[in-house]
Amino acid sequence: MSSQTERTFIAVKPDGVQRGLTSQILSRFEKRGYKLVAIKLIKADDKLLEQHYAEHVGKPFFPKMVSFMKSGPILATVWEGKDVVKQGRTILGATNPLASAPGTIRGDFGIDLGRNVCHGSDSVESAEREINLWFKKEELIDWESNQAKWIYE
Ligand code: IDP
Ligand code: MG
Repeated sequence: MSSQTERTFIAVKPDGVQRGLTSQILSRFEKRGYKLVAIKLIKADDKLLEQHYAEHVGKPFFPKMVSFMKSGPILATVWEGKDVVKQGRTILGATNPLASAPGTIRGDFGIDLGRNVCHGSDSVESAEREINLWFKKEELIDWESNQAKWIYE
Protein backbone atom coordinates (compact mmCIF):
# COMPACT_ATOMS: atom_id res chain seq x y z
CA MET A 1 0.00 0.00 0.00
CA SER A 2 2.76 2.49 0.89
CA SER A 3 4.15 2.29 -2.66
CA GLN A 4 0.81 3.74 -3.76
CA THR A 5 1.31 6.90 -1.73
CA GLU A 6 4.30 8.23 -3.69
CA ARG A 7 3.60 11.79 -4.83
CA THR A 8 4.86 14.05 -7.59
CA PHE A 9 4.52 17.69 -8.54
CA ILE A 10 3.22 18.28 -12.07
CA ALA A 11 2.66 21.79 -13.43
CA VAL A 12 1.16 23.07 -16.66
CA LYS A 13 3.38 26.02 -17.60
CA PRO A 14 1.94 29.34 -18.87
CA ASP A 15 2.16 28.18 -22.50
CA GLY A 16 0.06 25.10 -21.73
CA VAL A 17 -2.55 27.15 -19.87
CA GLN A 18 -2.69 29.79 -22.64
CA ARG A 19 -3.07 27.10 -25.29
CA GLY A 20 -5.99 25.46 -23.49
CA LEU A 21 -4.14 22.21 -22.83
CA THR A 22 -4.79 21.89 -19.09
CA SER A 23 -7.72 19.49 -19.26
CA GLN A 24 -5.91 17.17 -21.69
CA ILE A 25 -2.87 17.07 -19.42
CA LEU A 26 -4.93 16.37 -16.29
CA SER A 27 -6.81 13.73 -18.23
CA ARG A 28 -3.66 11.77 -19.09
CA PHE A 29 -2.79 11.41 -15.41
CA GLU A 30 -6.37 10.61 -14.43
CA LYS A 31 -6.80 7.99 -17.15
CA ARG A 32 -3.52 6.34 -16.21
CA GLY A 33 -5.01 5.76 -12.76
CA TYR A 34 -3.18 8.36 -10.71
CA LYS A 35 -5.01 10.24 -7.96
CA LEU A 36 -5.18 14.03 -7.87
CA VAL A 37 -4.44 15.29 -4.34
CA ALA A 38 -3.88 19.02 -4.92
CA ILE A 39 -4.61 21.53 -7.66
CA LYS A 40 -4.54 25.32 -8.07
CA LEU A 41 -3.99 28.05 -10.63
CA ILE A 42 -1.15 30.29 -9.51
CA LYS A 43 0.95 33.21 -10.74
CA ALA A 44 4.50 32.47 -9.65
CA ASP A 45 6.88 35.20 -8.45
CA ASP A 46 10.70 35.44 -8.66
CA LYS A 47 11.22 34.00 -5.20
CA LEU A 48 9.15 30.88 -5.85
CA LEU A 49 10.77 30.31 -9.25
CA GLU A 50 14.29 30.81 -7.91
CA GLN A 51 13.59 28.19 -5.27
CA HIS A 52 11.83 25.86 -7.66
CA TYR A 53 14.59 26.10 -10.29
CA ALA A 54 17.46 26.49 -7.77
CA GLU A 55 19.66 24.11 -9.80
CA HIS A 56 19.41 26.42 -12.83
CA VAL A 57 20.06 29.81 -11.15
CA GLY A 58 22.95 31.53 -12.98
CA LYS A 59 22.62 29.54 -16.21
CA PRO A 60 22.34 31.64 -19.41
CA PHE A 61 18.75 30.61 -20.08
CA PHE A 62 17.58 31.31 -16.51
CA PRO A 63 16.36 34.97 -16.80
CA LYS A 64 14.32 34.27 -19.95
CA MET A 65 12.88 31.12 -18.42
CA VAL A 66 11.80 32.97 -15.28
CA SER A 67 10.17 35.78 -17.24
CA PHE A 68 8.30 33.19 -19.31
CA MET A 69 7.19 31.33 -16.18
CA LYS A 70 5.88 34.65 -14.76
CA SER A 71 4.07 35.57 -17.98
CA GLY A 72 0.79 33.91 -17.03
CA PRO A 73 -0.89 31.47 -14.71
CA ILE A 74 0.55 28.04 -13.98
CA LEU A 75 -1.66 25.07 -13.11
CA ALA A 76 0.05 23.41 -10.14
CA THR A 77 -0.95 19.84 -9.29
CA VAL A 78 0.10 16.95 -7.09
CA TRP A 79 -0.54 13.35 -8.12
CA GLU A 80 -0.32 10.21 -6.04
CA GLY A 81 0.23 6.56 -6.91
CA LYS A 82 2.71 3.76 -7.48
CA ASP A 83 5.92 4.94 -9.21
CA VAL A 84 4.22 8.26 -10.06
CA VAL A 85 7.45 10.32 -10.11
CA LYS A 86 9.15 8.26 -12.81
CA GLN A 87 5.95 7.54 -14.71
CA GLY A 88 5.07 11.25 -14.57
CA ARG A 89 8.34 12.12 -16.33
CA THR A 90 7.57 9.48 -18.95
CA ILE A 91 4.07 10.89 -19.50
CA LEU A 92 5.62 14.37 -19.97
CA GLY A 93 8.35 13.25 -22.39
CA ALA A 94 11.92 14.50 -22.84
CA THR A 95 12.87 18.05 -21.80
CA ASN A 96 13.32 19.04 -25.45
CA PRO A 97 9.99 18.45 -27.22
CA LEU A 98 11.81 17.65 -30.47
CA ALA A 99 13.35 14.66 -28.69
CA SER A 100 10.04 13.58 -27.14
CA ALA A 101 8.17 10.57 -28.45
CA PRO A 102 4.70 11.02 -29.92
CA GLY A 103 2.20 10.02 -27.25
CA THR A 104 3.97 12.06 -24.60
CA ILE A 105 2.67 15.52 -23.65
CA ARG A 106 5.72 17.35 -24.96
CA GLY A 107 5.95 15.08 -27.99
CA ASP A 108 2.33 15.77 -28.87
CA PHE A 109 2.07 19.45 -27.98
CA GLY A 110 5.53 21.06 -28.10
CA ILE A 111 8.36 22.12 -30.39
CA ASP A 112 10.73 24.50 -28.56
CA LEU A 113 12.68 23.78 -25.35
CA GLY A 114 11.54 27.01 -23.70
CA ARG A 115 7.88 26.25 -24.49
CA ASN A 116 7.69 22.66 -23.35
CA VAL A 117 4.23 22.95 -21.81
CA CYS A 118 4.74 21.18 -18.51
CA HIS A 119 6.97 20.44 -15.53
CA GLY A 120 7.39 17.22 -13.57
CA SER A 121 9.56 16.41 -10.55
CA ASP A 122 12.68 14.41 -11.46
CA SER A 123 13.02 12.34 -8.25
CA VAL A 124 11.11 11.44 -5.11
CA GLU A 125 13.28 13.93 -3.17
CA SER A 126 12.67 16.75 -5.68
CA ALA A 127 8.96 15.96 -5.59
CA GLU A 128 8.79 16.37 -1.84
CA ARG A 129 10.73 19.63 -2.02
CA GLU A 130 8.60 21.03 -4.86
CA ILE A 131 5.28 19.99 -3.30
CA ASN A 132 6.24 21.84 -0.11
CA LEU A 133 7.25 24.91 -2.13
CA TRP A 134 4.07 25.19 -4.18
CA PHE A 135 1.48 23.95 -1.68
CA LYS A 136 0.57 24.44 1.96
CA LYS A 137 0.00 21.27 3.96
CA GLU A 138 -3.75 21.89 4.18
CA GLU A 139 -4.00 22.15 0.38
CA LEU A 140 -2.99 18.48 0.02
CA ILE A 141 -6.14 16.41 0.24
CA ASP A 142 -6.11 12.90 1.65
CA TRP A 143 -8.92 10.92 0.10
CA GLU A 144 -9.69 7.35 -0.83
CA SER A 145 -10.37 6.63 -4.47
CA ASN A 146 -13.19 4.18 -5.14
CA GLN A 147 -11.34 3.16 -8.29
CA ALA A 148 -8.23 1.97 -6.45
CA LYS A 149 -9.29 -1.68 -6.38
CA TRP A 150 -9.75 -1.62 -10.17
CA ILE A 151 -6.33 -0.09 -10.72
CA TYR A 152 -4.17 -1.92 -8.17
CA GLU A 153 -4.21 -5.70 -7.64
P1 IDP B 1 12.97 19.42 -17.04
O1 IDP B 1 11.89 20.48 -17.09
O2 IDP B 1 12.72 18.34 -18.05
O3 IDP B 1 13.22 18.89 -15.66
P2 IDP B 1 15.43 20.95 -16.77
O4 IDP B 1 16.75 20.59 -17.34
O5 IDP B 1 15.25 20.85 -15.29
O6 IDP B 1 14.31 20.13 -17.55
O7 IDP B 1 15.15 22.47 -17.21
C1 IDP B 1 14.08 23.20 -16.68
C2 IDP B 1 13.36 23.93 -17.80
O8 IDP B 1 14.20 24.97 -18.29
C3 IDP B 1 13.07 23.05 -19.03
O9 IDP B 1 11.82 22.39 -18.90
C4 IDP B 1 13.09 24.04 -20.17
O10 IDP B 1 11.82 24.64 -20.36
C5 IDP B 1 14.07 25.10 -19.68
N1 IDP B 1 15.40 24.90 -20.26
C6 IDP B 1 16.30 23.97 -19.93
N2 IDP B 1 17.43 24.10 -20.64
C7 IDP B 1 17.24 25.17 -21.44
C8 IDP B 1 18.06 25.83 -22.43
O11 IDP B 1 19.20 25.45 -22.69
N3 IDP B 1 17.48 26.89 -23.05
C9 IDP B 1 16.22 27.34 -22.76
N4 IDP B 1 15.44 26.74 -21.85
C10 IDP B 1 15.93 25.67 -21.19
MG1 MG C 1 14.14 19.69 -14.01
